[in-house]
Amino acid sequence: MAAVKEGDFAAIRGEVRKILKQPGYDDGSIGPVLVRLAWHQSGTYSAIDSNGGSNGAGMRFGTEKMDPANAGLHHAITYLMPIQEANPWITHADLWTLAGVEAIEAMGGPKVPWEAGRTDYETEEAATDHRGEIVNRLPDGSKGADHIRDIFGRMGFSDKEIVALSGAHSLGRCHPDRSGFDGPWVVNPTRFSNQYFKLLMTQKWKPREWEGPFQYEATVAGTKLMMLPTDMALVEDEEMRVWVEKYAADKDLFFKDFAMAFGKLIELGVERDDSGFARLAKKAAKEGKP
Ligand code: DDH
Repeated sequence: MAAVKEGDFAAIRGEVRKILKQPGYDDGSIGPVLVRLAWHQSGTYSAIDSNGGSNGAGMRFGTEKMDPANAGLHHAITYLMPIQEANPWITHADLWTLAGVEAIEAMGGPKVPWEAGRTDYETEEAATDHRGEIVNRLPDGSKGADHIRDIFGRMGFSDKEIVALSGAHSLGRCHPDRSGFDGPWVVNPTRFSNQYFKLLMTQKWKPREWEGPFQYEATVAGTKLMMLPTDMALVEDEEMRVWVEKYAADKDLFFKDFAMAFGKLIELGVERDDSGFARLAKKAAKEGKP
């Protein structure tokens, strides 16, 4: 892993792009799990309690690391580790969000606005002090529209933004050993698209008969696809369905709204200093530079 010039985030993006393709992993790309890492890092935010969010990279420590909702994200963290080790000037919190944004773009998705300046909690105690009680803040796939609005309302998102963000399920898959659920949402899960919305609208989703948790299934082009109860809630709920219909019909609109909403998501809870480069500024101060 190359050491790049301090502050050269474009070069860090290049390093991320180099490791995206992993033939032995899932569908051949770690892109989807990187996106999920950025989302789970940010999705703990509470506008009510003013804590959680993308600052800190708390998933390296105790409670957040062990949160069952984050099962499997150690894969993403482990793949990114060599980039951080070769470039210790970038914070984990910046790297995790930047990797998510870069993965989205590399998989054919929109450019998501991203700005540096997240700080890392240095120790487990610091993480606990800053974060308080932030477990159980991520959505539960077995629930319905009320739950989704509770969870995303706490972060400050509207129905439109909730539906746009949910379109990230055009990427990746569920793993029985992580969430208990099983399978991808779309036929090509390493390509960012509006397929998820199209499939929600067009397929006859049936409850899957199996030993695992309740989920829906449909077979498309010979591939078994899935939907979570929370995915189906987006079409069952009248207000959210309007946005599913719009995004199924208009890919550009989805890309635009997704980029805005994901950009907002990864800004949640960021404590940035005036320069926008908190860590670099701190380091410069330590070295006695102006
Ligand atoms: Fe998700 N998601 N997600 N999701 N998600 C899972 C996988 C991925 C929910 C549940 C699950 C978002 C919203 C929701 C991604 C991105 C995003 C899995 C499977 C479950 C379960 C985990 C596993 O077994 O590996 C629920 C519930 C919601 C909800 O909103 C109610 C959002 C908002 C995003 C986002 O990125 C903005 C991605 C990508 C994956 C695929 C990960 C992988 O490893 O592949």
